Amino acid sequence: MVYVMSDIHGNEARFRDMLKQIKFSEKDTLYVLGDVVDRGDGGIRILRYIMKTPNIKMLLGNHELMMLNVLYYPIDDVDKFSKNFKSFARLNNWYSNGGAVTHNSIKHTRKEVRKEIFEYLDSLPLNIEVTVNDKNYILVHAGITDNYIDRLSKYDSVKQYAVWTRDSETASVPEGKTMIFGHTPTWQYQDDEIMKICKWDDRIGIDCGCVYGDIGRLSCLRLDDMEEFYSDV
Ligand SMILES: [Mn+2]
Repeated sequence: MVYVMSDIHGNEARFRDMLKQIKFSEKDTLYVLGDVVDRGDGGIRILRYIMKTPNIKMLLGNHELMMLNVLYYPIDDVDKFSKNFKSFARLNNWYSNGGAVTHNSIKHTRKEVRKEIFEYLDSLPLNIEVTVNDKNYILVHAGITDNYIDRLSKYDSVKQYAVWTRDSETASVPEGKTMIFGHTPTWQYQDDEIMKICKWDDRIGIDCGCVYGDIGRLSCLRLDDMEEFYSDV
C-alpha cells in the first residue's frame, strides 16, 4: 500500500499512532511531504526514524529549509556586517516559525549525526511523481517546480517557491495528474469544524493542522483506495 502524510511538525505521538493505525509494514511505502520539524519537540527523533526506514520517502518542507539555512548553508558574504545581518535574519525567521525547539533538540545530537541529518535534508527532492492504480500523482510540499517563473515570482529560487508558495489551490496542475500538497492547513479551503483532507478534481490538500494541537489532526491518505486516516491523540 502507498500512503502520504504531511506537516507532522514534531508531534511524535500522532506520528507513532498513525503508523499503528495504518499497520505500516515493510511492504508499504510512505511519502512524508515535508515539515517534520518545528513547533512540536519530536521533530529530530521523527526525522531520524524516517532516515533509517528505507520505505519512508520524504520531501523538503520550508521548515527543514529554514533549519538548513541557519545550521548548514553558509553565507557567502565578505562584509562582516552584512554577513551577521543575514545570519540574524535567517535565525529570526526560523525562530519566529517555531524553530527554537528543533534547534535545542539538534544541539543534543552528536556531531556526526547532525552531519548525517543535514546531508539527508540537503538531498531531499522538492517534488516526487508516483503512479498508483494507473493514477498519476505529483507530491509536493507547497508547489510544483515547473510552475516557478522567476521573473514574476516573489520567491528568489525554485526551491523557495516549491516549499513556501500559498498558491496550491490555484496553481496549474499538468493534465492527467493529481497534485497532493501539505503546507497550508485545509481549514483555509473548507468550512467544516473538524479539519479533514480536502479534495478537488486535480488536487488534494492533506495538512489537517497537526500543528494546532486539539483543533487539528495528523492525516494520512492511502492512495490505493483513497481511505483517510486521522490521529488526534
Ligand atoms: Mn510548510
